[in-house]
Amino acid sequence: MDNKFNKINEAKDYIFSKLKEAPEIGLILGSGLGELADKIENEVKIPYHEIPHFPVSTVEGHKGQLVIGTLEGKRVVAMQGRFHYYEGYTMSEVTFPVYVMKALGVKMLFVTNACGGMNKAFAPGDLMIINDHINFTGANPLIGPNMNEFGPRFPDMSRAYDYELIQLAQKVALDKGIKIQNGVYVAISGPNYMTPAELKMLARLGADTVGMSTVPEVIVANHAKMRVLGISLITDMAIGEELEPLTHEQVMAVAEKSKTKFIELVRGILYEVDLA
Ligand code: R1P
Repeated sequence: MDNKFNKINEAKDYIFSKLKEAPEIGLILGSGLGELADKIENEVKIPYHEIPHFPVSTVEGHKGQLVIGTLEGKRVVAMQGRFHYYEGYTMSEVTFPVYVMKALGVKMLFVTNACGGMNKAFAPGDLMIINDHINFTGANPLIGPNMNEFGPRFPDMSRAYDYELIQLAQKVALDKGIKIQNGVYVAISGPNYMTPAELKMLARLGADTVGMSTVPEVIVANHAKMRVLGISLITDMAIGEELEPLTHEQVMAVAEKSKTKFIELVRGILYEVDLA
């Protein structure tokens, strides 16, 4: 495990060598939501392939670079493109950047995604604050020797999503007149979308949305004692009884249409968030 710790530090040192100031908040941008990183000012862009030990993005809608700079007065590091288990990476590789962010000094992580809505009260284009999650990927990024430098062997998950950040996100949405849902996100491995029978099962388990990301990153962020905010954009309805065929192009098209309010919400939260 020393080896992984060394790799994290090598990646961190490389990124630091390009920066004047350390970032405070990490942003992981979901499918079709990468445009938020284009709003970052005084930015330094680092393609993933330049960073020692970083994986590279292989999914459409995930550009594959870090954008580090200032947004709404906060020093941020954004992942314009994330890694997914179904791309063939191990869970350790999928979540490697989260530990690198922590090593850079990031205390707070905003994770975002495009997902399917299973709650019948939701509609495509809705934004949802993630209150809690279910790890249904069949894997866990913390399996293996524990990195004691970051956190304990058995991390607590009773408050995986920071309550104060949830409250702030709801307040900002209300102030800006942005409709917001709240709920549970279940992560599956993908890459195929779910069958009707699988969706009926996941809904019975208590999930409101379903996707193929986010949960591994949130587990690692909690291990490393980062405060987490999760925001989902519902791009399609994933209700077993009423399921329509779905393509990634449709997911991207809905993300494209809804990105303006997503960007407005995240910028509003960044503006108001207290880092103390
Ligand atoms: C499927 O359309 C892809 O979109 C979502 C799913 O997880 C999957 O990768 O991407 P993000 O979760 O990265 O937003």
